[in-house]
Amino acid sequence: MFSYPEARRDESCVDVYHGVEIKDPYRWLEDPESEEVKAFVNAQNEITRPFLDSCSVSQDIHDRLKQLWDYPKYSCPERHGDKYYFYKNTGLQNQSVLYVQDTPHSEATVFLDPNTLSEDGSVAISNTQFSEDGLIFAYGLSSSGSDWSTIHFIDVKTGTEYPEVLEKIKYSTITWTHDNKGIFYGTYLEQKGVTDGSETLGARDQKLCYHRVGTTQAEDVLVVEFPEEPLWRIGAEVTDCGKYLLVTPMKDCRDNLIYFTKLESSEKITGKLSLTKVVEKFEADYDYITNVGSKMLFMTNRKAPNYRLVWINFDDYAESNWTNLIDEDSKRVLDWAVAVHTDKLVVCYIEDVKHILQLHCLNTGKLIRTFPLDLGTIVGFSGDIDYSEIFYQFTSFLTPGIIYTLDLAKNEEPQVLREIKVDNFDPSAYKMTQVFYSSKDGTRIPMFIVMGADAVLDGSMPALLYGYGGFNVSLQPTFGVSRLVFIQNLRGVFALANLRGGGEYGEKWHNNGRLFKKQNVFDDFHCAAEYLIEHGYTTAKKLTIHGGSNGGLLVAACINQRPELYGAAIAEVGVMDMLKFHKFTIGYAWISDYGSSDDKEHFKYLLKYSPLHNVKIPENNIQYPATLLLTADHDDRVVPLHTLKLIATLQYTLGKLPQQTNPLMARIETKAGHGRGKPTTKIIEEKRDILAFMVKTLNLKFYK
Ligand code: X99
Repeated sequence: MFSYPEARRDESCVDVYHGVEIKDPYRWLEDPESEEVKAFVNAQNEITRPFLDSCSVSQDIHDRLKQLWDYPKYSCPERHGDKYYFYKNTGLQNQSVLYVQDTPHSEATVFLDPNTLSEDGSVAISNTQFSEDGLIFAYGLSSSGSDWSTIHFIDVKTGTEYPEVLEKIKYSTITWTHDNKGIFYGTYLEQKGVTDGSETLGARDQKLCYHRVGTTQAEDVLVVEFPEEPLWRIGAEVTDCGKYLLVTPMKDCRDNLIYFTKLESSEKITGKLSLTKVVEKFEADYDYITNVGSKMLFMTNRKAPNYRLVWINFDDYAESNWTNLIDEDSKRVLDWAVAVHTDKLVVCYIEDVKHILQLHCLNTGKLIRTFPLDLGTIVGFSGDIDYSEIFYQFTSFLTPGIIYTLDLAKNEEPQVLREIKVDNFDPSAYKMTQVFYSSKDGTRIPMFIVMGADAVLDGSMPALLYGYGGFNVSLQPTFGVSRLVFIQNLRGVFALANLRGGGEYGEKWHNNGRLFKKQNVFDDFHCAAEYLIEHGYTTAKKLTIHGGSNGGLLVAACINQRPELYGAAIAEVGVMDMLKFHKFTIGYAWISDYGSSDDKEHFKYLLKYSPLHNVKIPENNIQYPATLLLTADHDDRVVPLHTLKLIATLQYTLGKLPQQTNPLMARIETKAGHGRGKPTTKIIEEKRDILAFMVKTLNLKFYK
């Protein structure tokens, strides 16, 4: 039994939803600036930290993680102007460094090293865009993992910074006019109050602005705004020909509109642009691929849940006149497409959660060739309509990364540009399989399983089951050091379940795990656990479930529903208060997956699974799994209050029960956010703590 911090309960805090009273006793935890909240956070860390540190093999885990992590990581080179650029991390550097070279094989020099921008690696490069001629580099910087960023410019030839810094950037694309004079970007210039990522207030009224390089932000031209639609985020993209600006507003986390304007010389951008509306309803996703004159190629799931490529002629854009370049495939999901080498398309599909990479003709859509690929994932691609050279990076559970290159102008096979090697890693010591199990309603769910080559299915292994299940996001095989340490040094089995709600089988798969079908996601996860137990991989007591963000919600909902099925639970940066998530930062955008408590039917459904509202004392003396909730003080995607309110509720409801011997703890990181841009030092410490928590609570042994 643990002695948890006493957290004040305000029983007078009650909300009424559609006539139903719902207590909200920890509402005070919603104010990150209050001293009481800071004290609560400290008090939580003060029990969690010593608990984790007291794990006798914490140092061994840390050492092993660092040892395995310390290998050079590369991205695909990208050509801009007459130079090539790539990111490299020598191994343990907090942030990857951007390098420049003359050819993909020549010597590279540092172009931009974000590690020099802060002592602790808390400043990260976010989105970047070179000008068309490759002579100016526009790049975003974000601090402490926040979604907020600033935009900066570098003169490529001299390496010098332009003086201006663009502020209050969030949910922004960057796109250059083709005269290389400036960029369109999205900003919340009028946002008041704290904007460092520690706030909970949502940004409203994004504006699309045009910035001319070498001038101040005050001189920027407001080109698009939607004052009637404060929640819209305004995507923008200058077409490959440079003659159109596409404006693609988005409201939720699915579906966007297509507006456009013709661009003339950038000098003429002096005020609001008049937009032609091609798609006016939020009914589908549209992703611009390329264009031939006024004929625009989009990837869309409009009337095609597995996506298709469609020509929309902007001179005649009625939907009845759209024509398919590549039809929807009933068996595979079109994941992305990039136009290359004048008249070709590289097209990537997902088939049973594995990538397939193909080359097609841009004029006819016909398949030209398939690139040979092992079972795994394309995690990087670079290529351009103006160039014949392409690069792609393959990874899988047991393949750290292979970068291939190919010149499409030559009749050649892909060549290995670089194979990422990891010292002290022997892939033959592991084996990987993909199984398909039956969910509660009989749906066939894919799951990858990775374990030691000599593993025996006698129920003795600890298991780590990971899932996400939402937002059309597909979880595919990737190389991960910490799961390999779990498999090798804790003799565990790692499982990745491809739950409904994701995009693994297209929009239908997504739809079957959102709104009134969200329970399917949890059922899929419960059934994955049961599969692992029934087939001798593990036992409930040795099974840990793990997820982040929407997957943190998944983990927390699952321990409420089936506390006996899991030995431990790790929920990172989760959405835990399903009645109020839409009120904080960008939460409103998730209504497309979750619905909203403002609607009576959604309210009733959300109340049934909301982690915060379903913590109950289990029957039959059952206890909750050992639970570790993680969050960070600058997470402005999923604000920390979700985790804080849930941990207070778990500790209050269960913490004093004699049968609850498993700990219920929270780890609250500082100077960090939702995950993107996190320095390597912090990532490794976090992975160490997660593994140490499992070792301590499940009594695992560390094998050197
Ligand atoms: C988002 O909330 C995406 C937020 N977001 C934008 C950006 O809308 O980060 C955007 C526009 C332009 C540039 C950058 C951004 N997402 C992404 C969801 C899941 C996602 C998310 O983070 F759809 F994949 N969630 C957290 C959902 C619940 C928990």
